Amino acid sequence: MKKNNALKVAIVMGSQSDYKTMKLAEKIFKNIGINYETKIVSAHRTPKRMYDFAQSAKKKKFGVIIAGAGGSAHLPGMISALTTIPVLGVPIESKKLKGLDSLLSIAQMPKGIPVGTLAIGEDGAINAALLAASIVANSNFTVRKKLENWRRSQTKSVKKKPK
Ligand code: RP5
Repeated sequence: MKKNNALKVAIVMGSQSDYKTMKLAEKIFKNIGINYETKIVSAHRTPKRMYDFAQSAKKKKFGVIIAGAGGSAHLPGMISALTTIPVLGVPIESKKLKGLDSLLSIAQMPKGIPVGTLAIGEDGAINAALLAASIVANSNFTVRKKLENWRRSQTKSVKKKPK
């Protein structure tokens, strides 16, 4: 992989409390060998940080942005409104509504500004990373091969008989 030209992935989240979920995306990127940066960026608590992050994302060579948020989860949609880089939203499992609020806030974007929405919680964080890897793999042969290996070892890990 040509490290300097390779597209990176940004992982952002609304709060420190989201990190226990979002760090599973980091684990996938370490495994597949994708460069990433992780930040806390809150749409409502740090709106200027969010604006600056989204405005500078293209210059920083981010090819995909993964945004995790919980509750009234407007972070992925707000970032998508500020950039044309694909945004993948991870609905964080909230305490009161088990993440249904997060899911609907992220998935129900009105037409014009898309957010690719994954499942609630840990499955969503893992799949967001795998989907980001697929997007990066379109223009990066090394990542494509590593992603294919990851899929192969997942297949191998499924036992034929239950114990
Ligand atoms: C959202 O509010 C965050 O994404 C988080 O999921 C939720 C709760 O945040 P904390 O009160 O735990 O900081 O902005």
